[in-house]
Amino acid sequence: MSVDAIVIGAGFAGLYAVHRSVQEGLTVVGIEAAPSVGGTWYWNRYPGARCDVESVDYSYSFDEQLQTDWTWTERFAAQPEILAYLDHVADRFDLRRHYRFDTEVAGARFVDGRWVVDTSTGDTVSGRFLLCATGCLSAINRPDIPGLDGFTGQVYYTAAWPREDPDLQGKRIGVIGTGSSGIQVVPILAEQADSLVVFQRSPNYTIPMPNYPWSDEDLQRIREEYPQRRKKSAYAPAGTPHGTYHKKALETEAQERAQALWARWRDGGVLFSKTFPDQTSVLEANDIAREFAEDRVREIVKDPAVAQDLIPTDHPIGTKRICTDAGYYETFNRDNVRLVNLRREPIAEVTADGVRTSEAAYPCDVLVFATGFDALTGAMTRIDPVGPRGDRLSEIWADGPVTFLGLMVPGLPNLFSFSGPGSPSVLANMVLHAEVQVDWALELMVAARHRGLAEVEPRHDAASAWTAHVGEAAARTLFLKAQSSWYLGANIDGKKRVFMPYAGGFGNYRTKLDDVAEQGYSGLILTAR
Ligand code: N01
Repeated sequence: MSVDAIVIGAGFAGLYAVHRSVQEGLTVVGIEAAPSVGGTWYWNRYPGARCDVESVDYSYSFDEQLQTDWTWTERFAAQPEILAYLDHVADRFDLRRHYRFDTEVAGARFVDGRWVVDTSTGDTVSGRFLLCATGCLSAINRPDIPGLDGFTGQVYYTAAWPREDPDLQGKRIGVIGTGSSGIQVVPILAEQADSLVVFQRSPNYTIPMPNYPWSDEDLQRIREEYPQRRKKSAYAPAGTPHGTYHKKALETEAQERAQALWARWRDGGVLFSKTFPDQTSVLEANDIAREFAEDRVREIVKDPAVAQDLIPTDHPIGTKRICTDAGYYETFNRDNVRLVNLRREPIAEVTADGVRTSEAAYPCDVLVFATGFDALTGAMTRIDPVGPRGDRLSEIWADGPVTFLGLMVPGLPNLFSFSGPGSPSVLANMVLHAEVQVDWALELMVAARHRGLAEVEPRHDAASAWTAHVGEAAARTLFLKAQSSWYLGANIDGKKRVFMPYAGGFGNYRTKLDDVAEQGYSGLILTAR
């Protein structure tokens, strides 16, 4: 099969890329490993999965009527509702017919001006452009723990949770991993389990997420304010309409500071990590917010030793992805829940009937791995596209990802990678981010058609300059103080430690994309047919 555009993935970015391609009159085929659409929200269907960006912002803005017709029921949407939304979008815009589901990409190479993509079904598809909407948190990290194969109980991964929810009532459950996924699933499993052991290698900061159903008045107000809300988000630092407190922490009196922190704490969620404008760049300012959050943990958790174990000691607050929860800390006050600090007693092995650490054996019927992802680069390096001169992505990125604008890679013409390294990605509202990146790619593809261009590829110097800029932007923040973060690839053995997302702000990033397009795509080699 031969088309203009091949889109890998049917999540937010992939669906929109297919839709935009069709709108531009291009022939398109989508390839998706899952049996249906949804991407992240198809796979991560573990109990408690919920988005930490407000539903009315974490939704497409490209179609006014879609926005008007769809009604979000809660402030923070749960996974089933987001999946239902993406199903609705796929049906509404008739996108499914372009997809091959249950199909994995086995490899991709650029031959004679076209991307040739091999698939797990044995078919090959060729396209002028390859649009990789492969997700930034999709390549699952499955730790290789000795003995795991011999475990006789059930094993689940939060990132590949079964479609039929397993019955875990009355089971002895062990959860490994305490990032956003582990922190969301733990309170729910604790209610079902006979006993729950939480195996924690690194604690994370988590902020309660006060969720509530939108009332009719809320929805009416949101509808009226939508244009304004979207406008505010369009060039905002994180792609949402929310900002920081109007004064820096270090220029605010203690009492006023506490009031601002309480207000953010009660409002809940990720925004706490940006309460003050200087919080992510000045350690002293960060300390103020960090100490406030740590005091809350000590207030909630009754056993002071457990509280202490739950408080991170290795990074300023918000420099690893801050988590959001519904009753996580309270869970450790339950009689059936136990926290095991793997820094003190590392896992020695998984046995037939549980987990054995250096200190004790913990019998389990069920093990739940919430152990994260080979983030940002993993989905792409597992495909490992090969360019016309034999350049392989895994080699180009061996010392850290090199990109032009977090969208293109030197040596790989006509390839776009969405939501990946070198773009704000995980630091921004992913839906708006996907729209902006896909629009940019499609506009370039259309320009290529009009100008009779066969290939568009970033210059090496332009990609090096952008990659250096990504590093400089990170260096101006406190992010690099969190050396154990997946933002730096630290969770994956052997992965080069480089801060991967662009920390210069979504608005600045978008302005840069606009500028490059307006300047006739400076930084790209444009090869005529
Ligand atoms: O993954 P993680 P996640 N033995 O990498 C531990 C988004 N998200 O799926 O930190 C023992 O954060 C690991 O320990 P350590 C969000 O962007 C959003 O939870 O490496 N433990 C860590 O505790 C988020 O940041 C939402 O020491 C092992 C955990 O597993 C991102 O996805 C919800 C281990 C992995 O945490 C990823 O979150 C969910 C081992 N061998 C996810 N290997 C919302 O919107 C790893 N760990 C709310």
